[in-house]
Amino acid sequence: MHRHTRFVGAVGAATVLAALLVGCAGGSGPRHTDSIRIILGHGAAPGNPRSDAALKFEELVEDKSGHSIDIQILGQETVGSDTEMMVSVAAGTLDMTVNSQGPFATYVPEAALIGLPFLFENSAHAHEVVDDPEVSGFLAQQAERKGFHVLGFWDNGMRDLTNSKREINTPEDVAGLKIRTPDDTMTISIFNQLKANPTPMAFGELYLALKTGAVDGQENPVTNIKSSKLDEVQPNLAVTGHKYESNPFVMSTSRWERLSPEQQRIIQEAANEARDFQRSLMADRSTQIYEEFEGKLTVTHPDKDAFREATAPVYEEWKAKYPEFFELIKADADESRAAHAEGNQ
Ligand code: TK8
Repeated sequence: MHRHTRFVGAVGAATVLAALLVGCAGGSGPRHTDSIRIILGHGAAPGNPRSDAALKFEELVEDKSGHSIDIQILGQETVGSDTEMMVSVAAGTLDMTVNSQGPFATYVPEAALIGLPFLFENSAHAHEVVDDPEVSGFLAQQAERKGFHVLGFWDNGMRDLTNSKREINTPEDVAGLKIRTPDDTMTISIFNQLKANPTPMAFGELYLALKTGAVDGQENPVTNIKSSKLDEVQPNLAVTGHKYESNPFVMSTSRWERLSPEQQRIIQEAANEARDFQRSLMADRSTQIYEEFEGKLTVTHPDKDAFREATAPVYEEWKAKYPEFFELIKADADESRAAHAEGNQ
């Protein structure tokens, strides 16, 4: 009896294994005996530019590889929060993630400086600096040592502030508000300077926390506010544009190294094209969403200089922590500022 059970067990395991192997060879196109599956996790909601560009990446990789590489996307935090997905990719239990700047900065602390308050006029300005090989090269090199192969930096946009308590016109209006932040030390520094009560929390918990009043407000680009319906529970939007964030697209280094040079080329090429697509979706949709929110929420346009002044000590704090990278990114941003001074949101 005992032996029989063991035998059935072994058959069962073999069946599961066979099913998995067939699954690996699956996907939407013709089957390849040598096809591989790569799982991509992200935290964005359907309809978000990040979610749509992840689908684009899947399509591009599958086309370019003749369906010999099958990308499986698990979005909206179904395989964990941004922070948890970074842990999984570092451990090699998740292949890749288009993640967020704060959780990435847990491994590469200098990346947080991309989010220095008012460093960039707009996303186009930020892209120029983030794409500078000196900046992205440094970050990628640091990431590699922590087990992440960087495939590029997507756009999480300029961030604005929403809350349920009051209209925000001056930095003083922010004081005392309980503001949810991502797991990002830079955002915490900024909201400490504004004398708010910054409360880090996973993005997936945010809607309910806002709805129940566990926190008063939050900060995100309007694309995320819209796709996660935060405008349903936040009547006030202040177009502060207080910081920019990228979405680091990373792959587990051990997984990357197991790919052939040809597979690596396909993935990098698709990642670049998907990044450009994602950035253009961000630009187009942001404009539309601002228009929609103007008619729906109480929208204020606070004086940026007052906010810039109130958050200036953040520069000193982070310059002291990472002097070399601070100088690099600051000089770069200053150099390309003039070209982008127009066309601010
Ligand atoms: C969703 C989040 C979001 C980020 C945040 O994945 O946590 O506020 O801005 O994009 O990553």
